[in-house]
Amino acid sequence: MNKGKISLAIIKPSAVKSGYTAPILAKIHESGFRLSAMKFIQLTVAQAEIFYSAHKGKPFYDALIAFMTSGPIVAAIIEKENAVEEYRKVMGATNPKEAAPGTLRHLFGTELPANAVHGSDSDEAATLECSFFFSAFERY
Ligand code: 3AN
Repeated sequence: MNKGKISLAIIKPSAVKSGYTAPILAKIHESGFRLSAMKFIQLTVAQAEIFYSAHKGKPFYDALIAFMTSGPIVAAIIEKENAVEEYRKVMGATNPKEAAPGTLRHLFGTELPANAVHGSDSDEAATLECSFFFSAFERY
């Protein structure tokens, strides 16, 4: 099966507040990704609920929505062959305490849900998530 070329990447509120936007973007660049769209945005609760609808009902859902709406995020579309899988390697494990040394979540995460970054988990999710944040006119 053909692997997709895009993933949505988000720098989460805690990492933006801590001033990690530039170091995280640098690491994404060093890992061979091309940036094709990017913006700062502060999600409303309604928007975050749409974005995380797959997690509705999970024990951490309310805390996740509160956290993701607590400040501005940086959303970006990043491109590389097999982007979803490649970016998940760069991010590391969901829990920063379990993320391998050198990964974004190890370097810049603290504890769940503040794991510094989001990445799409499938090509289908990447397509949906990139369209959620960016219109065709914002993608280069
Ligand atoms: P990933 O972001 O690695 O794809 P998901 O999709 O399972 O992981 O989780 C979505 C987000 O929900 C995570 N990025 C994290 O912020 C939060 N989260 C996941 N599991 C937990 C948990 N056990 N406790 C608190 N927050 C969590």
